[in-house]
Amino acid sequence: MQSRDQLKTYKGAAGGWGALKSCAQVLWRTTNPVTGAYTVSKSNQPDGFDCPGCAWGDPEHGSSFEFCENGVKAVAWEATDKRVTPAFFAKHSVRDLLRFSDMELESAGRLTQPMRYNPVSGHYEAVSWAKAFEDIGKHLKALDSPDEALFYTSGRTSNEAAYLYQLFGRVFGTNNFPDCSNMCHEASGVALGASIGIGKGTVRLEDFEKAEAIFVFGQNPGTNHPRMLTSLREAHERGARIVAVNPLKERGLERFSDPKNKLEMLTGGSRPIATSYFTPKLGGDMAMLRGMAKAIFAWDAERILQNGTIDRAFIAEHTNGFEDYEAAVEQTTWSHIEEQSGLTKQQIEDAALIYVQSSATIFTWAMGITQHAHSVVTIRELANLLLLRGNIGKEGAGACPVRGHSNVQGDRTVGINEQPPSWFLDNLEKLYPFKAPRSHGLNTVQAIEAMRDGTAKVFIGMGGNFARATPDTAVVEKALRNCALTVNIATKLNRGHLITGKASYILPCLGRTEFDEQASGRQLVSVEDSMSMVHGSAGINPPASEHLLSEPAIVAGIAKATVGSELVDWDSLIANYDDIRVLIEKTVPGFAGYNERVRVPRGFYLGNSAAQRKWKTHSGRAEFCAAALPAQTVYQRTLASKEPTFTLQTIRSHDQYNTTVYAMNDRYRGVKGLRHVVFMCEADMERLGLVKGDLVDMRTVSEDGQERVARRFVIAPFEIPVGCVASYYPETNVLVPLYARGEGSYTPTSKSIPVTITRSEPAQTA
Ligand SMILES: Nc1nc2c(c(=O)[nH]1)N[C@H]1C(S)=C(S)[C@@H](COP(=O)(O)OP(=O)(O)OC[C@H]3O[C@@H](n4cnc5c(=O)[nH]c(N)nc54)[C@H](O)[C@@H]3O)O[C@H]1N2
Ligand SMILES: Nc1nc2c(c(=O)[nH]1)N[C@H]1C(S)=C(S)[C@@H](COP(=O)(O)OP(=O)(O)OC[C@H]3O[C@@H](n4cnc5c(=O)[nH]c(N)nc54)[C@H](O)[C@@H]3O)O[C@H]1N2
Ligand SMILES: [Mo]
Repeated sequence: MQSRDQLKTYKGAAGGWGALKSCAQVLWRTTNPVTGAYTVSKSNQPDGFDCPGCAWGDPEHGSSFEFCENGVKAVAWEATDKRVTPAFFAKHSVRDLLRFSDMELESAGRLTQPMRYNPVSGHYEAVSWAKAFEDIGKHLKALDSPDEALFYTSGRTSNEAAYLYQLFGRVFGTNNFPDCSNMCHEASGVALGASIGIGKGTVRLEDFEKAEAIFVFGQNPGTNHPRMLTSLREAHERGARIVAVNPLKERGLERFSDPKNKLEMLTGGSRPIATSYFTPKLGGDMAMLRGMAKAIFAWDAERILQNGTIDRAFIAEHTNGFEDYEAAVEQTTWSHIEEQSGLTKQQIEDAALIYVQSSATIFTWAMGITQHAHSVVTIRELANLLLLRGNIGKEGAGACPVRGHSNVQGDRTVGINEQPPSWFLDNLEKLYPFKAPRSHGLNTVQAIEAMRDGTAKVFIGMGGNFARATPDTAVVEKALRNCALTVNIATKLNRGHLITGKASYILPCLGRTEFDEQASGRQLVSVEDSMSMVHGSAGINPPASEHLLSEPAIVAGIAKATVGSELVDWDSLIANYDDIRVLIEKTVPGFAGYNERVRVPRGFYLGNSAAQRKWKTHSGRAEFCAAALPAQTVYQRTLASKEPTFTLQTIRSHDQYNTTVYAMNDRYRGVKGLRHVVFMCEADMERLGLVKGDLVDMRTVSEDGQERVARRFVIAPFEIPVGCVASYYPETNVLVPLYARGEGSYTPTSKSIPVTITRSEPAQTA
């Protein structure tokens, strides 16, 4: 079978020559290599733009361009020379375009003009900005209630655009701000807020230089946060212990060679990063962490530990609920821990030993932790373990949820929040004489339900790809089509734009790499990274088309046409973004002197209360959480079922950025030219009588009687625990039920979907 040759084990290290080759291919295909290379050299530089790749922090010292393969791809993708013009839409009807793949749609190039869907011709047609704004305003004003409108945000949007967007929505009268964060790190925000009084990470980049141990939970930095590997490698070289916790053996965590290091590249060398690699079952992390705590308490009782290993002074001074937590750990049995984690007591003790031997430990985590039913309590257990040894508010230690989109954290900071705190709304009301809406708005999952049920009628998307990124694809598509109006503000065409409401607009905007000229001259925008650093970003390329508007200008245009300019002078805010930053400064603590500080190279630190051991919880102390382990995880349920059932996790390949597919390869996992792949261990393949390259269908074990099926996926053998399988997102979103969501977070449980796997019927040949 041909596809068997497309599946090979990757023998190289992460990074290195493979990375350079892969970048060169994307640069060559998407852009003029000379401007492309220049553009790339200006990313994350003091005088350049923020890389639209990930939200990892920038080093404060050292000004040379930090090489990052996937950052290069993200930049080149935006700086492409290709254009999607009105002629393109005249040639292809929406129905035609629906047959394009995700990759083909975005490869068509940058959007150039505002477009309106014509339901009669079935084509998008060019429209003026004035007409588009007027019509969108009319739709919004015609709603029975402002709560019938939804304002979605994806995390690339700058602080300035996001602030204006929320101001408009709230003046209009709703808190309906679903965002990508609802599908991403929501559980981290909820859990950390409850545990330490702030929903953000407590570490700064410098802490990675001082940590004695770094635990990386449920994250694939080699692909998704490549610049993090530099920090991990440096830490490893000075003797810090790096512990990976991941059911998949991810190449980027095992070995890494640095493309900036010429000697290593010449010798083909690579050094191991992870000193220990633990492979729990999907959803087994809370059990592993509970086991680590249990081991530590037992050693303490037997006086095996040095005095102070459990930091009782810190616990007494700063925390609440320790006794209840200790009792909860006591009550959790080792058999429950071993069964749920899929790790042995011995392995968990090994991890605990590394933890107690380190006097400064960082825990990092990403989607492998946040996209489960019990993610909130799992992250609270991560916090429990950190608190146990006083590892918060200490140099070289702390919690580090590694964010996804480059400004997803900043968007939340400046008000993209369906549950805004009351102080935030109070501050808005001090700026303008209006009554801000106080009832909570809808998150992403609730927004889909509202469109499905007809209680939401207008969808506006500030970036993103709502139809593809969200669960239960068929339901979402129907929900969007139910709307009276859908509007997408975007740089590139994607499938979400083709799932139209009765009326539909695509509004093309400037990207990060482009300069933004307004009445007062060139503008600067700003973003916040995972380490709470806020810095400026100014594009360097001319706009992809003369018709593009900036995201803030588009928001202002819609706002003016909807709520008028009596309360807020939208035009003057657009004339100079400094004026937007003055409003942010007056609304959100930490931004004093915003306009000066954002112009300092590398920006400024927003501060973090927990890192200063100030606990903004209801008790004023850091809170231990005494939650019990889930009785059963999805994995345990599937294991117990009679029919062979598997727990599926949906992940990113090396050549994609969320729903943006750059190429069909996944180098570190040995996949070439394919995306319909399912990774399975040899033992399970044998159990099902399958061999590499066989085609299978996956079916969700649904609780609502609906059939959810993904057909014709190629079996690829992989080092993954028995009963666990993995496949790529977004193709597998057809399998994620809308009802499957995290407790307390509403995040779709994209990392644990129960599925059956059967051989595909032979293809019908004509
Ligand atoms: N190049 C590139 N960069 C990106 C993105 C991209 O698509 N492409 N996306 C951005 C965004 S929005 C985000 S949120 C981040 C995502 O960054 P990641 O979270 O690294 O992304 P995923 O591919 O979802 O990988 C999840 C990892 O968690 C592991 N995992 C799954 N389930 C479990 C579990 O139960 N326990 C443990 N311990 N591990 C588990 C998987 O094996 C996998 O290694 O990356 C950001 N950066
Ligand atoms: N099954 C499954 N589903 C998942 C996940 C998973 O792991 N598994 N991960 C979830 C996560 S972590 C996230 S963050 C979401 C991502 O969800 P989204 O953020 O909605 O999706 P993206 O694919 O990042 O959006 C890509 C689109 O953004 C537009 N775009 C790019 N740059 C800009 C810009 O500068 N301005 C504007 N206005 N538009 C721009 C382009 O049109 C591009 O097509 O998906 C979630 N869905
Ligand atoms: Mo994300």
